[in-house]
Amino acid sequence: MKRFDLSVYLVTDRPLCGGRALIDVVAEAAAGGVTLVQLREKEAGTREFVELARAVKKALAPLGVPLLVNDRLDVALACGADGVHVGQSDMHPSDARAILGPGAIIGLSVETPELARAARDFPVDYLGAGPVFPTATKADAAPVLGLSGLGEVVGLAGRPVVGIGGIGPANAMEVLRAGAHGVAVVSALCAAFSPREAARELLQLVRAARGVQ
Ligand code: TZP
Ligand code: MG
Repeated sequence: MKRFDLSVYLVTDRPLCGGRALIDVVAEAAAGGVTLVQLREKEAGTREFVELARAVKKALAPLGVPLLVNDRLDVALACGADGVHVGQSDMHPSDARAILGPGAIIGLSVETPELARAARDFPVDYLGAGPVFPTATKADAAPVLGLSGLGEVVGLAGRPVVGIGGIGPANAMEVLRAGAHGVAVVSALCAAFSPREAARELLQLVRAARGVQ
């Protein structure tokens, strides 16, 4: 059975981890309550990417936290990941679904409400919408959606939506109140002094926004 929880979704960025090993940052964040992890590697060679993905999968498995791989289906298959996250210019979600099968978790990035509408019939499990707020993490980020744009995406999505871009403890609750099912964060966890404490705080805020203690 395919089960995933978008509440606190860690998207990785090795340079933002500073001198720390990515695997340690991911393990700390997962111990703090991260509910889903996406391994996003822009520089790694394929062999290094697979080895890293295997190590991350191994660290997350005992905690029951699923691992998705950004863009690379080959890496996802090689490491036994739970699925992939694709962008608008990556492999089409229909092709990804045909390759990975019905049990895989597949997410798609949408930068506008129009793209959310266009994705209605795509075989994806969730949409990642953003950037919701300004962010320095993604150099080629699209214009900011804002909370109102995020709300529009949620209304058109027909499936769960996670907000991404410029999200941290100061604005996580607003993202949930706009209708998102969770917050996807890069710097708020990868660059945190304590990824464990940062994850714990985000999870508390997400639960509080839902009215769950
Ligand atoms: N996609 C849209 S914004 C973004 C990605 C990968 C980066 C978000 O990074 P941060 O540090 O959480 O603002
Ligand atoms: Mg991509």
